[in-house]
Amino acid sequence: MSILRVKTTEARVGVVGLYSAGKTVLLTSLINHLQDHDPDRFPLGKPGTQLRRFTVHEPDRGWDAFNYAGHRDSLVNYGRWPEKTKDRSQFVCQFERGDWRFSDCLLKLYDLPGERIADAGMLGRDFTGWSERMLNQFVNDTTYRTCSAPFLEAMKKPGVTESELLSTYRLALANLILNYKPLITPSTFLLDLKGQPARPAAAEELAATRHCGIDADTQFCPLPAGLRKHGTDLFDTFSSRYGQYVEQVVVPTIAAFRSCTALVVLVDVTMLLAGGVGMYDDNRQIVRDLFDVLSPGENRIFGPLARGLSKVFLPHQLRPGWITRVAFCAPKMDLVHPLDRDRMLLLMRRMVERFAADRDGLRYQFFNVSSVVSTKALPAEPTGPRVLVGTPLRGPDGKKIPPGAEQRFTASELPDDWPLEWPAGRYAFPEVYPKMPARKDYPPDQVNVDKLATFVIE
Ligand SMILES: Nc1nc2c(ncn2[C@@H]2O[C@H](COP(=O)(O)OP(=O)(O)OP(=O)(O)O)[C@@H](O)[C@H]2O)c(=O)[nH]1
Ligand SMILES: [Mg+2]
Repeated sequence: MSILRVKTTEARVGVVGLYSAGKTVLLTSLINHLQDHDPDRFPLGKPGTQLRRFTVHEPDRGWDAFNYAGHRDSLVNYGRWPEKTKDRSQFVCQFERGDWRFSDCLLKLYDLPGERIADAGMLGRDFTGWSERMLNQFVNDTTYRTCSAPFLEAMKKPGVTESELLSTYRLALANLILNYKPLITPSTFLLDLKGQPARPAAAEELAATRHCGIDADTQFCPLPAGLRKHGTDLFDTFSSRYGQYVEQVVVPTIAAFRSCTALVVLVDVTMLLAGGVGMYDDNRQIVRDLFDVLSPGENRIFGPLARGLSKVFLPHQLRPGWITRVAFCAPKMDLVHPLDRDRMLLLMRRMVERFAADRDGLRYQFFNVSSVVSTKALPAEPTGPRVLVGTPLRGPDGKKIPPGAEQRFTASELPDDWPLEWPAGRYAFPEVYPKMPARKDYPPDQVNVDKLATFVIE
């Protein structure tokens, strides 16, 4: 640190969003642009701001390091997107910014597997509270009711056994996955603690091979009021397994995000349009749950004054932290035609703005972002087809294919507002291979990641 820079400002930025939303790619592109900074390609803060003395630090105790080198290597040297995230991780770096005269920046970035955010509703609820909430959803929502019919039947059966309940609950979760419903909890059913994701298979096979709990011996499922009797084997066992799950899986992954200073909430509008109204509903519910448990906004006890003072007087590790900024971010903008990109922003805004607007003292903004621009758009008439050019990642049968030549493909036109109902598959935004510059030390083309970074690194 230069002698003028008498303090360090710590920014802790957590990135949340459903699986495959683009969290890891966003972080990889951001880190690349900070490390190999070029003010013309990545304007941060005041115009012309230079970054200096970028250094990487070890993550905090108890955290795995975000595998930046590995993710960038797969993009640059193998032309592949980074692997899906298996566990939570952290990236810590420090740098000086030309527009901060007296302080340098210690930046901590947090990544997690998207599956885990479906468990957010467990935080602050005991087993009874969680059971009530889940069953409410299972009974009142048509898709849930249909998917979980055998489970709802089993619950009513006199003398139902633990294994009947668990196997029918697993079948319900499997059906939900196959109906593009991302609210799968316990999330270990989708991604277990060894990092094994559920593979595409028939519902019965998924139900037979996956677990709803930490492992095969600690499974649990919601119980109806009639079965929630203290002192009974079933209730006491499930209650204790639930507690263990929350402590071991949910608290370390989700509650850790509470001490962030800023949150990036990815809302993949392309995935929600492609996945149908059920996916939209679940994602909205998950964002609501996250806001409930992470409670972003100015802390009522300390308030903005104490926060300002603590920034000046306390060493950075002792400063209280809470989320005061939320960046809502619609990723993969390059999969949407330029004619529709304002609509992408508007759709995200219509979906989630209310959660942020209800919070006192929270600053929030909306961004549509391309972390790694991988398509080009051909000109189109306002009502004509949206043609993009890129290297297709999947063949006509939906299976992954090796990278070949660039091709033209059509992406869906975006609606002005979310329809009242739409099936999976009505909208399509074909995936492409990443386009990385041949020069190895050159960060990828991005759009608005710089603006997002300016907002969250304060
Ligand atoms: N075209 C395009 N595709 C992107 C971009 N960012 C992400 N993707 C696509 O989205 C996929 C998922 O991105 P990830 O960053 O791995 O998603 P994630 O949110 O980390 O997902 P989990 O690790 O499963 O939670 C990638 O494999 C790409 O296919 C982008 O900027 N442009
Ligand atoms: Mg990831």
